[in-house]
Parts: sequence; C-alpha cells; structure tokens
Amino acid sequence: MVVLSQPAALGHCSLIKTCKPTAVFTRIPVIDLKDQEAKTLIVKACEEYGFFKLVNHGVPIELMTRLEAEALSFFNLPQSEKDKAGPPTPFGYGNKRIGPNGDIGWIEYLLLNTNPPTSLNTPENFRCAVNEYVQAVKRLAFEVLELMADGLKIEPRDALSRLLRDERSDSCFRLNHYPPCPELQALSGRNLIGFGEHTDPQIISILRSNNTSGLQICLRDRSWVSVPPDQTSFFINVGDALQVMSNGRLRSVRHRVLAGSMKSRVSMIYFGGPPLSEKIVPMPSVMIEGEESLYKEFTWWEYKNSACKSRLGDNRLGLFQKT
Ligand code: GA4
Repeated sequence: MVVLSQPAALGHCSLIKTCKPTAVFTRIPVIDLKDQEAKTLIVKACEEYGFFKLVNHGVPIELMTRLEAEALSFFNLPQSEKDKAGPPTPFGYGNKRIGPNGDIGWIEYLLLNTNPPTSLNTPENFRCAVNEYVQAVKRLAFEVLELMADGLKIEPRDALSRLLRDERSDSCFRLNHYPPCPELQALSGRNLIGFGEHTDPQIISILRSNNTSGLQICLRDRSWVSVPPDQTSFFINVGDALQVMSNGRLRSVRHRVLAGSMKSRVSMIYFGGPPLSEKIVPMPSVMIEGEESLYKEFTWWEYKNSACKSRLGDNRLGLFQKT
C-alpha cells in the first residue's frame, strides 16, 4: 500500500491511500446452510480463514435488493440532505471519516443501532426495509452461531447465539456506499482504499454486497486476496470477541475494501455483539484440560471503549493478550 505518488490526478481524494491489484481468492469456503456437514465445515473455515461464504441461507433476495435500492436513493440525495442524518458518532451518516481517530476512506455510510433501532429522520420505506432486513439477518446469525456451537461441541448450543438474542445485545448495522472514483483510471489499475484494513471487534459479522468487487481478506501468510462478489450470498466474518471466546481457535479475519473507478459498491453488514456487561472469556467447553486463556479477562464494554480509542488498522486484541 502506498500514499498516492500522483496526488494531482486524484484531486479531492488525494489523502486516501491506494493499493495494487491482488490475487483472486479461489479457495473461498462456500457453505450450504442446509448441508448436513455445515457445522463441521463452518468450524473448519473459521479456523483456517475466519471467513466463509454462505449459500442456501433462506433470506429472500428481494429483501436484499429492496434495501439496496432504498440505500442508493438515500446516498443519491444532495449532500446537505445526507448531512442532516449525521454525524455517525455514535449513530448516523458519515462521509470519508471512519471512527473518531482520524481514519479516512473513499466511503459514505450509515451506522445504525439495532437494539433498539436508531430512529433516523429517513423515509418510512427505508426504515421498514432496514428493519425487515435486520430481523432476517439476525435470525441467520443465530442459526450460524448455533451450528458453530454444534461443530465446536459447545453446550448448550445457544451459548453463543444467546448473546445476540439478548435484548441488551450491543449489535449494530452498517450501510456502506463506495462511490466510483473515475480519476483512478489515470493511475493504471490502482484502487483507492474504501475501508482500511481492520478486524471487526464483535462476535460475528454478516455481510451482503451488490455485484461490485472490492472486499479483500488477509490470509494466514499475510497475503491479501480479493473476494469475488456474489449478491445472492452472505459473507461471514469471525470477530475479535469470538476469537477470544474460542481461545484463539477461530480467527478474527483482517479485511479491507477497495473502491473502483467505474462501479459503485453498496454493502450492508450486521455486526452481532454481546451485551455491554458480558465478560468475554474462552468458553470452558472449547478448552482442553490444563489449557489456559490466551487473553486477560475483560467485558465487552471495556473492549469497545478501548476500540474507540484505537486506529482502524490497530491490533486491538494485542492489548488484551497475556504475555
Ligand atoms: C469496525 C467494524 C464496524 O464497522 C464498526 C467500526 C467502528 C466505526 O466505524 O465507528 C470502528 C471500527 C469498527 C473499529 C475501531 C474503531 C471503531 C472505527 C474505528 C476506528 C462499526 C465497529 O464496531 O468497529
């Protein structure tokens, strides 16, 4: 990754970093939710990559496309109208600035609370589409976490999903719009960083995007690969909290999003988090006899607080690792 060598070519986006093309991820684990083996395959994918694609998930495609259309009508509003829904801290509309500590990207977004839903002054249709979609994706997250518990032989099987089912669950929802940046064409195939590399702090993230590429994940050997888009499927990420709860067995995946020169990318992500008071510790049933926790004990509230003070690309779990 480099800071632009020809800032003039990009004018207004010259502060945002670019990066070179990367290889396509051809070995992406694809999991069919209705497959008998799903629980084993989910655990395997989360151990190796912390990431997989979910098909046959039962969420109607119309729910996704309806929300995508509503989101685009919002993002197509004049800037002054969108700004009325800002700032994004804690919830609302954000433009280029990500988080409170100076991170920027080629992105605009809406960050929303899910418990209870953030009440933005947006059209009724938009709010309905968000609420219906979030309900469906939440249910999917419960199902995936229950299969994961089965695969890890964790009892009871709702040991993970109950944290998201809890009405105090600290979950959120994000609608991202990565506008095309035509000036990029002058930079021979380079892409702008839309959302810089990071891991998600929560337990699990469920992402759906339109048919525009951009998502990349970091493999164990630290190489970056780009994930081919699939607007009918979901992409699932393990978050930091789940890495801790599995005592490092499941891997919180580093990922980033690049913006392109021609097509706009729209993504919608549900981040499933536990209640603020929840202690984030390895679950006894994932530990073998004599195994010790790799992490110091902390609550989700403490972790979130520390995350809010961090930069996007920081290794946030590092502060909580036992030395
Ligand atoms: C990354 C995952 C989610 O998008 C998010 C992000 C949050 C934000 O946009 O405000 C953070 C980032 C995310 C982690 C570190 C802090 C907080 C921006 C940032 C620099 C909503 C989340 O929960 O953590």
